Amino acid sequence: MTKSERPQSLRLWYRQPAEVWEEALPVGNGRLGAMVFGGIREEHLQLNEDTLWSGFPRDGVQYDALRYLQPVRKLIADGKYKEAEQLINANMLGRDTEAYQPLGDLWITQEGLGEIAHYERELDLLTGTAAVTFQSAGVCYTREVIASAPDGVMMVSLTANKLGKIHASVRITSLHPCEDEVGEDIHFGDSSKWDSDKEDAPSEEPSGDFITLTGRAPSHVESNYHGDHPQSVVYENDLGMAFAVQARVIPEGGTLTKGADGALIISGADKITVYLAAATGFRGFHTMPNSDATESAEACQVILDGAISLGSEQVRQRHEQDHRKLFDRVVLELRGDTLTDDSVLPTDLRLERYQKGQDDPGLEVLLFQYGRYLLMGSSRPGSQPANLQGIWNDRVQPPWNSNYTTNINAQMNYWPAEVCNLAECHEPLLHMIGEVARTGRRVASIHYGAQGWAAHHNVDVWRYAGPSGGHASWAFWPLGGVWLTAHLWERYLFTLDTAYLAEQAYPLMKGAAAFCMDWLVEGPEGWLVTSPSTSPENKFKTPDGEECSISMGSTMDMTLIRELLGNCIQAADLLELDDEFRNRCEETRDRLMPYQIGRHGQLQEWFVDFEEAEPGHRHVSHLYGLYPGRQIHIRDTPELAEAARISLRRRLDHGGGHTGWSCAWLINLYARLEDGDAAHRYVRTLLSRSTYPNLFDAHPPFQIDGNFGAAAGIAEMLLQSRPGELTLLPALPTAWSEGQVSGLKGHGGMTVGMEWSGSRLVRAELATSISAGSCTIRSAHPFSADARQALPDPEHGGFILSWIFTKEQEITNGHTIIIKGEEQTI
Ligand code: FUC
Repeated sequence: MTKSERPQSLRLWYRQPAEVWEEALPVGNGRLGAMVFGGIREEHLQLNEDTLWSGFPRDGVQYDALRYLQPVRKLIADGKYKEAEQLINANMLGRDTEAYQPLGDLWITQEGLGEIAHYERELDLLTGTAAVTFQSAGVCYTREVIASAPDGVMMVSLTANKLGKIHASVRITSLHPCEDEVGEDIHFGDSSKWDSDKEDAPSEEPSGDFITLTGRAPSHVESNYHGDHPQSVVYENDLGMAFAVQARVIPEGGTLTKGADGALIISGADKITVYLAAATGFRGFHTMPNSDATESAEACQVILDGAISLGSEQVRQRHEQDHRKLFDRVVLELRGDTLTDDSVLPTDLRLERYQKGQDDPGLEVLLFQYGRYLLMGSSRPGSQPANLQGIWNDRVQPPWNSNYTTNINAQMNYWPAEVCNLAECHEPLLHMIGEVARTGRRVASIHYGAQGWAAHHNVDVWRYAGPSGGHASWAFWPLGGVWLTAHLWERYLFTLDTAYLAEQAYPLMKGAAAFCMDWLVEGPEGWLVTSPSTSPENKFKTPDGEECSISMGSTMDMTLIRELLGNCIQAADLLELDDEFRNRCEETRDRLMPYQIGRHGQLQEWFVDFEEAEPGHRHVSHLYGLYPGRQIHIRDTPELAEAARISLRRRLDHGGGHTGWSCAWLINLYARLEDGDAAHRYVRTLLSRSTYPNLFDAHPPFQIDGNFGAAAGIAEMLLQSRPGELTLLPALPTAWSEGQVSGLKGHGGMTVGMEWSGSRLVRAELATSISAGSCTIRSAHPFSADARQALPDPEHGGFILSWIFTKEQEITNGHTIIIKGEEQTI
């Protein structure tokens, strides 16, 4: 059986090399990433390192902003929203974040090839290996690329099935200029103009069997969406982050020489292994980066010494072991009524066929597992969190600076982390919250005269927390930090780890809550509201018909604050501390402006039922309480759930959900409404309309959040948790009538496996790591467990069973419960 005939394989594969970046295949170890193009005569790995950003820590706080806060609040209270917005635009905004940078490019030119046959390239999600195979003049050539987390290196292995047949040259380039003594003091660049042939291209100093490239990132990249800034990329001497990339080439057999152009040339080898390491001058978010690359080059050497001493086979094995430890935790199989072996078609053709309407549950599984793969590749303990592009970026001026956009995108990246059993991969985000809380403390105090900490909608590696520049509709949103804290609480719910809650989560949640309590003002009918307030990026029409973003008490703001205060109350109760603060949270929460239902029956987005300026807007922030939040629930708050459904319908009727991430959010929202077919419709839409040939999500352009949102959504269709309750197969679509899953995680340390057939649960196994507790298990169809029948839920429909587990049982039986689907209703 050839590789392409393996059934159910979890691989992306193609019959031709990538022509453009969105066809190349990503590998990553959380820190170091590459897009592998799989060229025949020239292999190209576009490289990234996750700390390489433009800029340096700068004081971005606007000392003048506070002067305008009261006047703006007065205008809003008087209904002069447009004037308030103008005042904010002119006086209360800040600057844009810096930009995530490409690192360099590794080129491997293979000489001496004749006519090519049987070309194939693939990304095997199971082993985390990108590979290229082809035949030429009777020789089979293979290239394999891995990014190893345990050994911190990228490794490219070139092999052939006949000895002495590999002739290749290896070089590294970068879009960034080098520090050259002869150059001018300041270089101004433009992403489109830098290339390696320019006279101040990076220095390449091959020596023996290695190439070291050193360079420096821009000291500043100006957002230049309009293309009108004459010097949008700035390189300054002694400023900007240094970096080094080192490749060591180890041939077996053949000869190794230095080429005139700084390349290493290998002739007649049996095998070549290229080990690659990278390091930067990043020294933490609040410290000037090192702009001298010496230390970075030394760091590369240390990493490479370690890997090379192990040898290529050990490095590969250690990589695979580490990769599978995480990846294998969740197994998913989805089948419809008809069984098709779809893996015989290359991924791009399979996607095209799907786009034409063919069912392919296997492709949907691939999308799900690819989301998990990408999170593992772009976010590991100790790395930076996954940014708008994970870690994969080839542009000096990437879209939206490839930053952390905290009004949906950064959070969406982490929606799958816990449920998809990759809790470790959540850690970089949780860690970042602690850093943003530090910069955000000054922002809260200086911009708003408030205690605690606040972050707005854009964050970078320097943990910029102030408002960005531009327009209030996106820039003025000081609740980015509040949303981030939801991840801290979610982590607690999944683990019930009180030490983590006490030491890491609660202090940060408390700081964000302190800000909220200072930020709230009294609004209509004595309710507490935020003012000024936006509903991220959206606009309404004022009574005068003008488009405006600023008012008070947007539903998004109120929902986030209600949730955070509720979480703080629970945390303080659990930890038995902070009585006074806890009571203040409760009093404040009880006075928050409640949800309102508008004239269409929709969940209102603003405090007044304003006419929407763009009824099909991509953000659905007012539905946060349905997903990812849990304030709106079809059984607990059916009226609000219905209003949310109407809001969704209205958005969609007006063309909403049109960006990749927006579509991915729909999957999750419909899953929470337990409407499996609607959720599946948006899995289909995402794959059909917003997915590149390499299965990267298209905003467009590429933005990784849709990949992660889709993985989370697929999980949410199969399993839903809320404190004390797990729902099995809550939103199973008709298209997935048969299937099984194992390793999904639920609240309370639960691990869940399920099998279903004919759209009904056949068997489930739940295990918990918690010593003692209880959990209500819910399913749409009858089931039994431990000789007990689940009871019909007369109020809400479906069947429920209460599972109580005690410390004693843990010792005797362990905490596992086996559930059997029953044919008959009781
Ligand atoms: C938000 C979205 C945009 C884009 C950007 C990175 O501002 O509204 O669609 O995803 O983030």
